[in-house]
Amino acid sequence: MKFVHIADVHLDIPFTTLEKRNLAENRRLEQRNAIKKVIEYIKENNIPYLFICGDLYEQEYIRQTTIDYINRLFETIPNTKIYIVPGNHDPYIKNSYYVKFKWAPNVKIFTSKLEKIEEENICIYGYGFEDFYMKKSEYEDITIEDKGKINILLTHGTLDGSRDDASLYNPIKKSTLRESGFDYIALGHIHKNSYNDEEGQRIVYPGSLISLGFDEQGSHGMILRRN
Ligand SMILES: [Mn+2]
Repeated sequence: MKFVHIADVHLDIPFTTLEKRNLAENRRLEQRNAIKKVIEYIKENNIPYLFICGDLYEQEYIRQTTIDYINRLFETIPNTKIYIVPGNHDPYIKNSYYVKFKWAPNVKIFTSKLEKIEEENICIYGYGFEDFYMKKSEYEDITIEDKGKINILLTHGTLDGSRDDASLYNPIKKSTLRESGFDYIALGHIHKNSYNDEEGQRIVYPGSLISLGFDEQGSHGMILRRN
């Protein structure tokens, strides 16, 4: 099965360091361009699923024009199912675009209530932020019903966090995930990409789609699964 997994796009982030040199707006256009390239790849290669694992935009700064822009992109891939889990920068709150905007019909937005979507050969479980913090979630109680299918979990959170604030951002334990039986855990939140593969279970942070600061060196982009 094929899918594309991205996270932490942070559309319309202020880029305060660049603002002093009048370069912030350029970089915001590069953010738009990066997501456009992802959508074009999906369209050219008929990828059936796109997973966006939180922090798609900045709740405080996002502009209506940017939402219109990405929704128009989503409309260009009507055969691709787009699953979005809200993160701590784009929580599912009352005045958010997730709640008040009419998204393209191929877009599904998860809430903090764990939900399962059954497809032909895969099951997709997802939950996200409903506030700027999430100390607890239901992920420990998930039981996979159909092990014959590919089971995927989408969320935004902190895997085995060690920093003091880790417990505020949906703390998740690798050991609990291992018992859960998911095949692929699609995460967002950590801006550096990382890939963990143990006994066939993959836990993946794609990292931020493009670098969002001088502290985000190294490679950035999307994750593609082809088989
Ligand atoms: Mn983020």
